[in-house]
Amino acid sequence: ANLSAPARSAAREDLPYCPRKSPLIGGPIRVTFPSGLTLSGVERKNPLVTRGGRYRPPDCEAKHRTAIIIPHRNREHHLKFFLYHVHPFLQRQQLDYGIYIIHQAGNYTFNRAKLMNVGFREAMREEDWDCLFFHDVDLIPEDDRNSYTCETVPKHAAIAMDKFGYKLPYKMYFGGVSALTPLQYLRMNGFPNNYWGWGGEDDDIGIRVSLGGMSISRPSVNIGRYKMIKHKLDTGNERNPERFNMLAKTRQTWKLDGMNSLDYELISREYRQLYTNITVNIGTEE
Ligand code: UDH
Ligand code: NGS
Repeated sequence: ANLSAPARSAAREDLPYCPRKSPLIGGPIRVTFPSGLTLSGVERKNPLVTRGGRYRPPDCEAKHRTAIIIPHRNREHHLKFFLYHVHPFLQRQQLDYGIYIIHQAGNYTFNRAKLMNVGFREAMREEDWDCLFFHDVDLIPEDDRNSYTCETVPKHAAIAMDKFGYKLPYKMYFGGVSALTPLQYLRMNGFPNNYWGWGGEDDDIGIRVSLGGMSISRPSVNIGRYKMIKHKLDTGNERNPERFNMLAKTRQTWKLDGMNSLDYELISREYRQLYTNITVNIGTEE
């Protein structure tokens, strides 16, 4: 019963479009991590979220369709807090949205950017999303005005994280949370598939944006604020010693490696109540 794609409810044609600015959004959000929180508790707080982690505003036709893509392994504890905060946050923005968890199977070294490519392909297979948010599971937005919609150029949203003193750590930083339209994503051939382990893949993505002939947009620093759930470097995601050499070659590699060379094995697709869980075998390094 859990295997078929969520059905789109029809008979919504008469609904007016949602207003340009949602009346439901406020300003700064107080981010807390309640002890004893459970996934069923989060479900109860989000009764309008439908199977697969989908939502559409009940009383108006959303102007934007946003998919949230989250690379994941062994972070169930963070995921619970993420869903607790982000579902209501996205609903206040009156978005038509879906949350996809891209789960790397096995114990081989983690590969964040390749999981994002998988998420792009699997999400677009299901729905004509007009914007994709590539999102770390441990980052919680702290301001309602941080709009989860796309711009005319790729957007870097996580510009003010608490761990960096609420400012960019360096000018070219592109990590944490970014947002691209399908066209923008394909124009840069997606993300690299060959960064195994921690570091550098986000810098590579930033370089690909400019090699694709695009600039980067950012929210203002008082709005693009995020709280990071504190943690240590995971086992299985050790620092990638090759990252500096690889970054020096992005100009030569970006057209050869990316969406056009993506290869993986889909293991399962489960429509859980609060998210779609996509488990993949993304292989190992060559
Ligand atoms: N992720 C997982 N499982 C892992 C590793 C990463 O789910 O085992 C995902 C998760 O969505 C996470 C994202 O990949 O938010 C980014 O990985 P990360 O949180 O490890 O990276 P970040 O740079 O934190 O945010 C690293 C903390 C220690 C840095 C030490 C080096 N300075
Ligand atoms: C840079 C890394 C990025 C990383 C950023 C922040 O040095 O991948 O630090 O790291 N680039 C390279 O290693 C080439 S953090 O402080 O979050 O651990 O995102």
